[in-house]
Amino acid sequence: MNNNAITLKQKLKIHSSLRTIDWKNNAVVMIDQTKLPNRLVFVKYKDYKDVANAIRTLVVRGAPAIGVSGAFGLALAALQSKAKTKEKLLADLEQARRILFETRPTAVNLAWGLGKIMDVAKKGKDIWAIKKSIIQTAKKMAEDDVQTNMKMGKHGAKLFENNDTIMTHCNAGALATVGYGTALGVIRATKESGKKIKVIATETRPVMQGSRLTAFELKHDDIDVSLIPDTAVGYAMSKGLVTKVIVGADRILRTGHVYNKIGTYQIALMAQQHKIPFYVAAPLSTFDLKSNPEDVIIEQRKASEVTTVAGKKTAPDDIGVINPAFDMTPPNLVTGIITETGIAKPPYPESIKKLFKSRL
Ligand code: RUB
Repeated sequence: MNNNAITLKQKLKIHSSLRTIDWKNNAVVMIDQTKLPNRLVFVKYKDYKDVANAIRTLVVRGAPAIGVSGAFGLALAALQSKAKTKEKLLADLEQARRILFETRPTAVNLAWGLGKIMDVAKKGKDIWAIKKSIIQTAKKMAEDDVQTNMKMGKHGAKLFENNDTIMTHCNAGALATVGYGTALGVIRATKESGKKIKVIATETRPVMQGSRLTAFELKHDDIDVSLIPDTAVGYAMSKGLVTKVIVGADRILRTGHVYNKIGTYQIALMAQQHKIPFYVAAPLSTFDLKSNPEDVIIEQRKASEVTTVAGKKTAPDDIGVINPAFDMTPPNLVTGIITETGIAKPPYPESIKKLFKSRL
């Protein structure tokens, strides 16, 4: 996989034109997020199985980013296929879809991205038309993602005031999307609207998306960011250091149940205790209007993420480990959900329905 890694030796800077994921010369190019913040490395894939592996190993992560990665993975699968008939091409694509889908179970955007491409493929009249329309659709999905985030930013910025200190968890930034970000997109838009704001980022153990990615992104955007250990959330809130919270989401149900990075639930509970508004920013592609809470699979990750720090053992051998990647925050703890079509407020079953209607 790393044979085709291109290391940029220039200054470590995420320029606004830089994309987390891109399609170039019939290949997928991604930032390898496992190398940040120390090195900015791009990886290039021509095989959809490498894209599946990149999603599984968090080279690319964040709900919208893996949705678009899945779509580009299918575009590669279409190019790789030697099928001579439409039926055989669809069978090859279905096999690739399954392999890509099985990489991570919680973020619904992956199923959304794959489903959209499969629909386009089924409508194509011959193999050439199918291959062309798959690539076009995947590229459009990447383009739309950035536009969607900017719209979300505009809506969300209205909820934040001058001198707010905003707590965020995990990374819901440009790196979790194709560009601009969801929760960090709202933070960027608030700053762009002229308001002075500060951010408190949790480090987000065990994979450190907060310290490695969020702090990195915000620093490079000249946004005032302070990093705290996950265990200091209660301290920061009880000392009056936080005025609002905003996080992203991997899946939101029609009832307003929010699935996001492990630790989100306890932040929301603590925010309620301290009467701090708790907002979620996510595109409509993150909503799952069909499932109930008992249907959602929470991804369990490997024990070594918890028993080691930077490759060094920090726990005894042969102990039990519980390492869920996500948790569920119930709707009664959520002040508002910011999307590209507007902001949903409780009661969520009605307001979420309205958001989807307003899209039509
Ligand atoms: C990512 C995570 C992020 C959401 C944000 O987890 O939980 O908060 O994906 O998504 P992981 P969005 O790093 O394990 O993929 O950008 O839609 O807000």
